[in-house]
Amino acid sequence: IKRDSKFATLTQEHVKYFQGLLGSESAVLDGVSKDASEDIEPYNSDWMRKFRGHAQLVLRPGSTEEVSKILKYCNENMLAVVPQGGNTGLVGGSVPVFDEIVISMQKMNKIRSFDDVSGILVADAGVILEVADNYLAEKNHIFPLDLGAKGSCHVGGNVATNAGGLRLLRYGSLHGSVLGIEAVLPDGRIMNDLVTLRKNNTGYDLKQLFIGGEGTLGIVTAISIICPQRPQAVNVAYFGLESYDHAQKAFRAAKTQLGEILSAFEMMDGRTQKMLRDVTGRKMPLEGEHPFYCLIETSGSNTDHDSEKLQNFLEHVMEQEIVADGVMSENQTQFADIWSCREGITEILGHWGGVYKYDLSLPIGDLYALVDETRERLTQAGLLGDSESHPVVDVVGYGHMGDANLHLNIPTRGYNKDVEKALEPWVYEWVQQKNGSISAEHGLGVTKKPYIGYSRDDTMIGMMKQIKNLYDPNGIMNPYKYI
Ligand code: FAD
Ligand code: 2HG
Ligand code: ZN
Repeated sequence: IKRDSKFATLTQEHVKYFQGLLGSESAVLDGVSKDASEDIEPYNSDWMRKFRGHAQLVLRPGSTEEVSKILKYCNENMLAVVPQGGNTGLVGGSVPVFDEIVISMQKMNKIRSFDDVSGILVADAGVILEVADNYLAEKNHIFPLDLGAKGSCHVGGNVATNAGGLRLLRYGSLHGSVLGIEAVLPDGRIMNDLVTLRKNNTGYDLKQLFIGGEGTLGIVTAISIICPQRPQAVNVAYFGLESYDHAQKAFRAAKTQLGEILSAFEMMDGRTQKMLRDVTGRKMPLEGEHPFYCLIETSGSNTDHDSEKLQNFLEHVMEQEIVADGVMSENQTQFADIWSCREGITEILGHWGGVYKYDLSLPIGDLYALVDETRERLTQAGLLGDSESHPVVDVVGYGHMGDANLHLNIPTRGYNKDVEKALEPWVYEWVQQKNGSISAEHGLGVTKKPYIGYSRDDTMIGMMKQIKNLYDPNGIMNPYKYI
């Protein structure tokens, strides 16, 4: 892709305007002026170090009014922008493609209000997810979303990507839990829909466009979200299983026997667990190796009741030989240790220099077949083999099995065109044939933009483009991405 010449290039005059508006401390500069000693580089490259932009200016507004003035000015001057939260996105959406101005939300980091009767939290977009959850923990509530990047990602970024995470099975999608949004449109108008109402059927639900909108329609400046009571009894178990079929049986049994206390059902193949062990040198919760593992979490309000249910479940799956081996957390340390066997995977997959990621929704029965077929395909193409001379390290699968969401990952020794050609569009065709989705929870960004047609038809893509053109006629919001 080429830089769109309709966009202006940054001038001293633009910079002066922004410095006047925000103060030089909130405008990180590169090249244009060196008085800000802060490094601009982290804003230009993504979490995977796969994408690198060339922004010369990063703006860090401290209020909704400032965001409004920035966007209005950018829109009038044809300056393209990219909103940035914690920069943990996995589809290259949060960094510039060329010289777009980065608008970082990190200074908008206040909790605005919390009502412990309704459980409704109102927070600035730049509040870090873990900070929000720790705040809620003190009030005996929980943020209805959790994911491995919680220490860095922003609640605004979570909403902008419609992140799914580890407990969607229990708490549902952000499309349901987010009750209100305050957002700034490209022309500077402030959409004030920061309501704290559970029910509100008064016209089109416009905020939904910003949930998963990936910063293409405007900037989310605050959210209101309904947060459940923090469960008092939480347990986690880690199982080794013989096959994917056994994992499906375990899921069926978990739903039947654990019922309303089931709060997560995650699957990890044996290869991911072996990698985790080899790369980190850590001790795994179970001795021996199994082709598959699953992690089951329960959350409830009564320890005795939950323990009894879990005990019955364990006996059942052992007796029926659904699981080969298992362990349950007995304290907070073990709880965290078991969760880290799942949450730590993403990080180690980058160990060899490159990684191809596919975040897919598939019919649950077909979920793992794609991993096997991909491994076979790459082996046959001579890209994967026993020796380290092959570019592909391995083909692994894990994910939110309870939501039929597979994370197919192909770690490689550096990025490689042949590997890419063998994978794309083949993976997307495979998913299309199963009526799956090529993006279950990570979004489109730059990575998936060319492939949206595998999951959406022309009519729907046309409607999306109409919406984009309506609210962002100049196309300044996060260009070159999404659709
Ligand atoms: P960024 O990465 O900064 O931005 C993401 C996108 O949103 C970009 O397009 C950006 O322009 C836009 N954006 C950001 N903030 C705003 C805003 N205020 N207004 C408008 N647009 C905005 N995702 C899942 O769904 N489930 C997981 O389990 C999960 N686990 C992860 C684990 C790890 C270790 C990592 C690194 C990532 C994981 N992710 C997961 C990816 C996930 O999308 C992000 O972690 C998170 O939701 C993005 O938030 P962020 O603040 O980092 O946004
Ligand atoms: C997870 O569930 C994240 O850990 C990341 O969504 C998945 O890296 C991946 O493919
Ligand atoms: Zn995930």
